[in-house]
Amino acid sequence: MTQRTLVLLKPDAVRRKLVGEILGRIEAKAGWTISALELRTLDQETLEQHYGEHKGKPFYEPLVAFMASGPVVALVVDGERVIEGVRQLAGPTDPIAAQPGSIRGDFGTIVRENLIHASDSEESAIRELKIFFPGLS
Ligand code: 3AN
Repeated sequence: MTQRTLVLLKPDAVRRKLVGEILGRIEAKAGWTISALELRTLDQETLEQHYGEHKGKPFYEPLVAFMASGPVVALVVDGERVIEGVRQLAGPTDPIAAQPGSIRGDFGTIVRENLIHASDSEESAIRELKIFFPGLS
């Protein structure tokens, strides 16, 4: 089942120069293709659209501030079961709970700065792709 997902390498990943390492893990998966990629600093409006479901939660404001604190790498990945697959590569939200071998498990320690975002369902992917790559067909 070919799918498309939205991935963000968060400002901590860019600052720590882990972009190549993380992209390498995505590229290494057979048959997956990076079909769009951009380094960009996210504005408040984009972040509000993206993280709207978390508005009002105690971690929302610091999360948005962190996500605007430097450039992210936004990318679109296409391939076999790529939505579930990138989530597996990333590991769970808490990097200490994440298995070593996963991106968060190998490189993260705190929940907010957990290196990578990946759409969690087909519906989220469609919604998020429209926010970040509205021109993509
Ligand atoms: P995931 O990215 O694993 O799908 P979400 O969508 O529940 O996680 O949360 C979005 C982002 O919000 C996380 N990647 C993390 O940076 C931050 N976050 C989530 N829960 C917390 C929390 N309890 N404390 C601080 N930051 C959080």
